[in-house]
Amino acid sequence: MREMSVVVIARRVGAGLLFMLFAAAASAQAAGEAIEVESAWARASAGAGRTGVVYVRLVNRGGTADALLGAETARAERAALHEHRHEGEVMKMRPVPRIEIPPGATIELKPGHRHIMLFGLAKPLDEGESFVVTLLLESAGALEVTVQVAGVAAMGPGEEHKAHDDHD
Ligand SMILES: [Cu+2]
Repeated sequence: MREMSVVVIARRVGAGLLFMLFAAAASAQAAGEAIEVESAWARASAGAGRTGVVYVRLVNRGGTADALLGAETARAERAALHEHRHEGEVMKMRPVPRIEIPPGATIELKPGHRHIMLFGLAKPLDEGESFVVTLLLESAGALEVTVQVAGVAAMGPGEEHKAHDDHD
């Protein structure tokens, strides 16, 4: 039921906005080294549900601010940045247009907070597999990351050591 309301909200944002975000990211392909991806993981999708959730931890090693504007992946029809908000006793998700990454900052998307929502999964995200997500950054441009799929209720990547090894 919660998922349904999210879809309705996201549809209101519309394809036009997404296109603008992609265009902005594509026109700003410079200084791609400044943003480092420390971890990228997803929860296994639930049953026949066609939504998924991706979490990343990003570090801005450059001297200028950047921002995460969106994401895309071949595994889903659409991806959106979301945040959780308490409204009374109800936890709701809503789209956010951007996530700021100030110089020197570490930004962590994690369960219960901000995340990348995937809509229209072509097939389930299975625990143990991995897939590619392209992060769209305002300054750094398009950044491809490999996302490891953890358990359906995982609170962390669970394979952090492996993720770190991949960087070296
Ligand atoms: Cu969401």
